Amino acid sequence: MRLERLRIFEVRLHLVHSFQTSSHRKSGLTHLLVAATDADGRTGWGEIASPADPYYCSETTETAFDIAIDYLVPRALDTEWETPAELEASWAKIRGHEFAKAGFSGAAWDLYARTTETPLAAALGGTRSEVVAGVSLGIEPTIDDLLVQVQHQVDAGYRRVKLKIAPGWDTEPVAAVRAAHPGLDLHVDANGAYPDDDASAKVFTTLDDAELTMIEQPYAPRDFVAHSRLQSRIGTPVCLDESVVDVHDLHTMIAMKAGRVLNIKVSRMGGLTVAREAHDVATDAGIPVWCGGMHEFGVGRAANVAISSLPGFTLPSDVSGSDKYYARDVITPPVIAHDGVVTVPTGPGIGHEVDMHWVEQNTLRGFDSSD
Ligand code: OSB
Ligand code: MG
Repeated sequence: MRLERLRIFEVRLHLVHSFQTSSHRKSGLTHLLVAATDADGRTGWGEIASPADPYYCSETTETAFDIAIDYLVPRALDTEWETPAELEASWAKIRGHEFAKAGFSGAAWDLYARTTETPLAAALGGTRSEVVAGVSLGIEPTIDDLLVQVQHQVDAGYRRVKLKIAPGWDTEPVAAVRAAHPGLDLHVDANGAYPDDDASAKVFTTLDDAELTMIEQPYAPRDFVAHSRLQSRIGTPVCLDESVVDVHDLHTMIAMKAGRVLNIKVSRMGGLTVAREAHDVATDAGIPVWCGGMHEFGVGRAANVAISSLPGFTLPSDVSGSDKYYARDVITPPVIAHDGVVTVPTGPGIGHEVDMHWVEQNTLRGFDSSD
């Protein structure tokens, strides 16, 4: 098949509760929705969930928009393809820009699954009918505020909670949450905020006693050596997120024993095809995986649910219900979690419809290859 038309919609959603990581606080997010339409007028949707600023990765909403229009759109329109992997091959020469690529990959996969009247999860090789979801909680002004947030999510039925940590906000809040919730599946995520020094090593040795499921991305993304050294010294599994943007990084992680768990983010790895390959490689190496999130709107969130249905995703994924972050999602119905579990949709493609009327009315900036 060949794409006839590509559209990009820049949409902003406000967060119901502002989110602070080791780098900054956000009260709303601007993502790019990609609509890929074929000759029969069928449309597949993908999401570019790049953060606005280059703190999580080097991409920004602006770079993603530019790369999409200057490089991805012309290649995607110019390529004859049957499988999403064949379309993705058209941009293989473009280095980096994984978030931008992931949006186009998602649109291709949704369209492909709709064309074959298959749910996206099944098209990817998923085997689960439901996915266990965890929630990710940002840094709060006080430990009491954090305890309120944790209680709120536990009451909502979530069984796994991840806490963002940063130097100065680590052992104390974790100890307080652990004391209040002794049996909770708890893990921490540092987003690479710790320097590789003795003070950091002391923090992670202390956290080793908190019975955490994992410590995610303690050190800088490129520093596989520091992660390997830490993993050899603590019993808690180290999980890599930012370090692994492609399958080569995953091979490095495995060869260097730089972690025992992998966070697969569809956005970070350039799309669903690479995410699935990473799942296969990790599973062969005995590394359990889970799906991380970038506060995706419904389009990206639904793709995350679909990939989480693959057999190697044995740990809870960051695919909480839309309502944890947004009062109103861009899809209908929104992604819903009941008792911390999301049912994998059985309809074609991502299994949700984009609310086109709302999206068009709320587009801050658009692009249409037909104009
Ligand atoms: O490291 O997992 C992360 C959000 C923005 C940047 C980095 C991360 C996150 C999250 C989001 O933790 C979790 C979610 O989407 O539910
Ligand atoms: Mg992370």
